[in-house]
Amino acid sequence: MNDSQSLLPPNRKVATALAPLQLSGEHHLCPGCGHPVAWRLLLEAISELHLENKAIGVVGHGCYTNIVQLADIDFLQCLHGRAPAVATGVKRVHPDAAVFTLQGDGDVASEGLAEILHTAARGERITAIMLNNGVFGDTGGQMTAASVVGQRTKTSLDGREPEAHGYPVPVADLIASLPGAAYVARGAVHNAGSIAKTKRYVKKAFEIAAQGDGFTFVEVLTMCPTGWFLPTADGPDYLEGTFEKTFPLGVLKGG
Ligand SMILES: Cc1ncc(C[n+]2csc(CCOP(=O)(O)OP(=O)(O)O)c2C)c(N)n1
Ligand code: SF4
Ligand SMILES: [Mg+2]
Repeated sequence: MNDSQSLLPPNRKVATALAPLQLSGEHHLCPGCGHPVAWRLLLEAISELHLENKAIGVVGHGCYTNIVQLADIDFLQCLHGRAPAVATGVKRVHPDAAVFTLQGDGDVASEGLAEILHTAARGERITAIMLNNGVFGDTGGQMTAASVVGQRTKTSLDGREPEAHGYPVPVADLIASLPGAAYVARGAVHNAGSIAKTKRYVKKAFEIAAQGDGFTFVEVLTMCPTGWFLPTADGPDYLEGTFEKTFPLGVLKGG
């Protein structure tokens, strides 16, 4: 029995149990938000790989950043979009650490595209994770470079139109094209099968980075029913019917 299981009172549902390395189940994210599911699989992956004493996370700014208060892992928070650059420094100073970044699509695709592409091109042996919900969730649901065509956001109320707003940037595909990238995958958290696969992708990314083979990247499609103007329960279907069409799931490189 591990620590999280021992915290369970009798007859409590498994879904309410804390993940390994999770200090609290309290957070301010909206009902139906996909980020906490991604946090959970990340913490499970780190625990199953026994990296809890080697993991150092670097985060930017967004709804996902709340993980730093809930997880028993060392984190640094840095300027919006700059996590891959900061993680580069951390990894070079601590070459044996399992250095990872956790960023949103606004952080990566809109504000920090140069940082992640250069970090991948340099082949830095870190694991970068992007939680892609297609909006700047934390600031109210504005369009990002990863919003999909037709998506309603606070700044594209009639839906994203290519003529006015351009097309979404497929960050994972760009990274996969770079020789410095050793492993690239795209998962999602809208159903049990996708969650299980995404955890495998994250574990693989940590393993390949530890082998020293190069930069590793996992994009995770997550639900933001608030930013998508949807009832909470409709998030998973919208992700599958809309996001997954633009950003197909699977391993793009390596593994
Ligand atoms: C340089 C800078 N620009 C803008 C902001 C405002 N800001 C804080 S969080 C955020 C949204 C982040 O969106 P995303 O990375 O997609 O994460 P999400 O909230 O969707 O999880 C923005 C724009 C900031 N903190 N710093
Ligand atoms: S605004 Fe979106 S990303 Fe932020 S907590 Fe709410 S559902 Fe999650
Ligand atoms: Mg976002």
